[in-house]
Amino acid sequence: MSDQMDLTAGERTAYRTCPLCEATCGLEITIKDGRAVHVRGDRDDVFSRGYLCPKGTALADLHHDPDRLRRPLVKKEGVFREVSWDEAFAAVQAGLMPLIEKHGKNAVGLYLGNPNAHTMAGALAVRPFIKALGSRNVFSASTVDQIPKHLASGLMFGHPATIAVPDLDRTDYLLILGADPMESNGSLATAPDWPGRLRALKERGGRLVVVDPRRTRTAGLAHWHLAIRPNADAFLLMALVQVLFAEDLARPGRLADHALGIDQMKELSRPFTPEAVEGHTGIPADQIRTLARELAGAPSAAVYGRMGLSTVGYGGLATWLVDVVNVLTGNLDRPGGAMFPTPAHLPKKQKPGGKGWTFGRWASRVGGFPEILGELPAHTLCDEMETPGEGQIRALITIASNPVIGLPNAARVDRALAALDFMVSVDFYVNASTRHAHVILPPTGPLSTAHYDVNFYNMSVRNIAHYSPPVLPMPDDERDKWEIFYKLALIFSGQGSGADVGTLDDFVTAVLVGPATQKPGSPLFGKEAEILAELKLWKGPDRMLDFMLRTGPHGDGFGVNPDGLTLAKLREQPHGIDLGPLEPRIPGILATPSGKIELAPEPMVQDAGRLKKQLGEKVADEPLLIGRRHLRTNNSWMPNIPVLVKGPDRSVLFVHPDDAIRWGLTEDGRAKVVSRVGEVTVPVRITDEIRPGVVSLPHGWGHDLDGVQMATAREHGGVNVNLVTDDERFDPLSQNSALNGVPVRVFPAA
Ligand SMILES: Nc1nc2c(c(=O)[nH]1)N[C@H]1C(S)=C(S)[C@@H](COP(=O)(O)OP(=O)(O)OC[C@H]3O[C@@H](n4cnc5c(=O)[nH]c(N)nc54)[C@H](O)[C@@H]3O)O[C@H]1N2
Ligand SMILES: Nc1nc2c(c(=O)[nH]1)N[C@H]1C(S)=C(S)[C@@H](COP(=O)(O)OP(=O)(O)OC[C@H]3O[C@@H](n4cnc5c(=O)[nH]c(N)nc54)[C@H](O)[C@@H]3O)O[C@H]1N2
Ligand code: SF4
Ligand SMILES: [Mo]
Repeated sequence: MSDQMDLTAGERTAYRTCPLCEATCGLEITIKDGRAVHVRGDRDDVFSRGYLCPKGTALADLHHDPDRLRRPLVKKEGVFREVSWDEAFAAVQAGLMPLIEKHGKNAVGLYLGNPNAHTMAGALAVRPFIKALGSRNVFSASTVDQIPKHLASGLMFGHPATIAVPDLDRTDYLLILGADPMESNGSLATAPDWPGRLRALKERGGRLVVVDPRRTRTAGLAHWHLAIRPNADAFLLMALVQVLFAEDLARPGRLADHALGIDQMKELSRPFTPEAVEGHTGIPADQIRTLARELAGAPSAAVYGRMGLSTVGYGGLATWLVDVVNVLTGNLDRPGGAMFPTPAHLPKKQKPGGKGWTFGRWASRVGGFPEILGELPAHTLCDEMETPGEGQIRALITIASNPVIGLPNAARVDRALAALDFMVSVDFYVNASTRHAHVILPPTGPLSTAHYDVNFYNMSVRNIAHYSPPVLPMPDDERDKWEIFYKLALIFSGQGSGADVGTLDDFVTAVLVGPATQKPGSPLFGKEAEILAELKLWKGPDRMLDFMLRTGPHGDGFGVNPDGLTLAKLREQPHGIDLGPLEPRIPGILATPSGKIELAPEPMVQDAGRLKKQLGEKVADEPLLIGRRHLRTNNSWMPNIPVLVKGPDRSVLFVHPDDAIRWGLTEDGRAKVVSRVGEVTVPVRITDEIRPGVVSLPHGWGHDLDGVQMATAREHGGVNVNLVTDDERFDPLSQNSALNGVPVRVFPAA
């Protein structure tokens, strides 16, 4: 840390990237007497240039939050007590190993939450633990979020992490569907300062079009807002494809040589004329035609879709069609279009072709739902916990997650967690979910751990590398997340809670390095011992990252390219390194067996049959519930920070004025929202920013439950929207939960 210390006047300044969302802003943090006293945007950060949102400044409040757990908790007679780490790990072993011995490995389930993906340990050090656990009952927030994108990318490009992102800073035309980056700061498209970047797009003469049932702040910035009916984007995108072919506007350009299935798309889209989809989308046919023509005519254009596309009943189709349109307009993999990043820590694939990617290698026990990325869909987690028989989940480990607030049919999740034989949570709050745990293992606070955005630099609109060492030293009696994961790995591999984490770290490193040094012809050939010795400088995820950076496209190759990148060199750049704009990667990046883009993968073609069937059906006119995000939230877990919850209540229902009259609702009144699974009563806000027939309620609220130990969050409890979202509503193609477009009934509440 000495490279960042400024000891003048007893204060020092430290720099780090904010880990809270995908935007990766650089923070400048003032440290006084061991406390972070001030946070501002780092003006010298190569990517964010001083931008930050209110959550960035709250990172210090989070670190110093008195409710944030510092020591492990074990529940005795229903009450949590602080214990030593040895005692806590022994309790995990005593609670889980007998269940595994008696009922087998699948008896312990795992649920990984969103912040896990935002930590180095979560990205790099969780594997050994999952492997040792050996359970098929692995679930994550991916199936209430972005699994459709992995599915589409895996099938089209051959790898589920080969994700095309809009070339935000160079595009002439940006079509955003179902994303609200003015509030979310962007997702699956890492870019700090979306507000500034969108304004820059307009200033350079570019056009911004937003498709969203609500006139969000992002839509408010757009030249054109199309207020679509929920879950109708697959119809709209199919119609765009239809128009591109019908009007001879499909111009894949050089991609024609690298794509299979172009003619098949022409056939598939044929019935989806703008007129045929008009009723489903609520968008007039002539506007759909105009949109297709604009996209085809723009010098460069990028189509980008997010939550509103993926968390609906046609999430898989809609997400896939985004890149189909990018290909057909010739915009995939060209500057200003949708491009693939080249992160510094991943090898740069040079030749097209590979093994491809599959899913459905096994199925869930109760519902027979397919595995995707080694995970089962979250919509069936309760089925697996509640249904007796061999393979039933009797104990659950949650990591950085709050399923009682984040998953559909939350009341059922709450009951199922309460009924478990044992529950272990790796988390630093006693929240709505972890209150059911028998053991809570809190990782050290966010300022005491190192950071590098392993996942997000692979979805970044520029190629960036930024490593942040811990800002504050980790107290001796705290544990970094990777140490917790490795301890759990040791327990589940039978070595016991007393075994040494360092030995496992060496083993994991050897497994990583070994194969790379055994390929004849590789510059690393025969250098295993030498490389392992050099890596001894670091521990845990740092060590893996050093190896990845050094063998990556800019790396020093352990001496092959002496001026190249190493972790030691990256650490010397507290504001990060800018490795330039995105560059074309096709064909080298394609890993499908054909070595081509598979424009019309079989599972998509099949599911398009479902869409076609609905094309001829009548459009139901029941109210549909959608979600919403706010700049000052982060899913369920930042409402304990006073500056983030001050101001008017945000857990309120948005209702269109016409609907308010129809349903008898008033501005200061309350509404009862009822669905198949439950009901909530919420304050009403009447606003014409929402489409008629659609109501919106944000997620992440509902903290006022017995046992929750988050004082501020309890005061600002709010209503848990997932008490009405339905676990039986999901996309059968991608298995993603349909959190948006939930049919509800709305009544005035007494
Ligand atoms: N402030 C803040 N930032 C966050 C988060 C947060 O909770 N708060 N969460 C983070 C996470 S985990 C994620 S995944 C990202 C999500 O990032 P985004 O996807 O950008 O965020 P959302 O606000 O969910 O945007 C979804 C939009 O889709 C619209 N929508 C709903 N249904 C439909 C539909 O059927 N069709 C169309 N076209 N639109 C629809 C909604 O009105 C909403 O505006 O945000 C991340 N950033
Ligand atoms: N209705 C509806 N439901 C939704 C959504 C929606 O739009 N609408 N969005 C969905 C989406 S996109 C997502 S990603 C999920 C998010 O839902 P979850 O994945 O459950 O995540 P959070 O609610 O953010 O809860 C995160 C937990 O992680 C803990 N935590 C934070 N940092 C760390 C860390 O470094 N280590 C550990 N071990 N713990 C940490 C926090 O204390 C908190 O308890 O919600 C989903 N649910
Ligand atoms: S935009 Fe995201 S990364 Fe940037 S300060 Fe806010 S929460 Fe942190
Ligand atoms: Mo998410």
